[in-house]
Amino acid sequence: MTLEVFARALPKAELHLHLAGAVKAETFLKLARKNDVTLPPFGEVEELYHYDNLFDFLKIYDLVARSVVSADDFHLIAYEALAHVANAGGRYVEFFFSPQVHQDAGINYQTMFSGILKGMDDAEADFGVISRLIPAINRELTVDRAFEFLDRVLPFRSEKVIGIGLDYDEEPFPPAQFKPVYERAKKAGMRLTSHAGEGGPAANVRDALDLLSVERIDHGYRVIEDRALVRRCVDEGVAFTVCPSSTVILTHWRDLTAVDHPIRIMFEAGLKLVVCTDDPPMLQTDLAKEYRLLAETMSLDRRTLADLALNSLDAAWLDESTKRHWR
Ligand code: ES4
Ligand code: ZN
Repeated sequence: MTLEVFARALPKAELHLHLAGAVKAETFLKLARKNDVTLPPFGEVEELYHYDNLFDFLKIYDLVARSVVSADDFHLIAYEALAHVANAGGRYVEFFFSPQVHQDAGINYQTMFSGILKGMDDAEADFGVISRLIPAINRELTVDRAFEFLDRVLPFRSEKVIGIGLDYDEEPFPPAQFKPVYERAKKAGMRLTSHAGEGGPAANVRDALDLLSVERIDHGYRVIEDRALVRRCVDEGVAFTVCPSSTVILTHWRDLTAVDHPIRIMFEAGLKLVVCTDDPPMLQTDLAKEYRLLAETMSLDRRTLADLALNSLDAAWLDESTKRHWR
């Protein structure tokens, strides 16, 4: 069996995927034309997804999000995103979406949630892929807006809408200020995760753990700058959702074979890593490719890939009895 076939067949959970980042370029083009969203100049449709830093990426990400208008549009992108994960051997998905960018385009929350939740149901029926939704706060907006986000999102909390995240550009917008927002979400029964330690320093990882009480860290690469924090995260079994292609395209860690690539250092330090995609079509990848890339660039054997897949189940927000059934 080739590595490609093995990586695809391996049952995996995807825990770090942004819905608007999981829209195929063709679907983006179709929705943008239907909904009168002006696109930047491009030749081939794939050129819409050319960028080499987070800032330029997020501009296109917002444009994709603004192309999604009706409940049927939300249904389509959720369904296609989950089909794409299922095709890469993903059996269970916890995925983010960014309600505030849609809100600012005039879309109401009922439209967003009804379309996405129906897409999740239909993908489960058609592909057997089980999914849960994590609305995520745009940290570039204000803390007031984050509280407003909770006002709008918490009424939709359910078996399917299970937690909150914190994303967009971390470096100028550290996690600490969102402490009261996270406290309120936790009291309301939401599970908690946050992007931290990608653009920002190791202290942001510590603050996400200690101030926001997150149960996982999204990316977290700069944790390696603080050895004591690494040791603590190993001891506590903190899971990090790491996204190899995302580092290559959106950060300055562009060489996965480098001895100082943070994912390699995190792996060698014994941190619990969960391999994820971030934004699969926007980063020209899928979940199987991310596993294969790590195996090839870090010389991991198949047993190790299987262990990484088990990490993804471990770190999933599923109850223990469901996990036992899976293993
Ligand atoms: C994102 Cl910080 C970041 N990285 C990748 N995709 C994203 N979507 C929203 N924020
Ligand atoms: Zn992300």
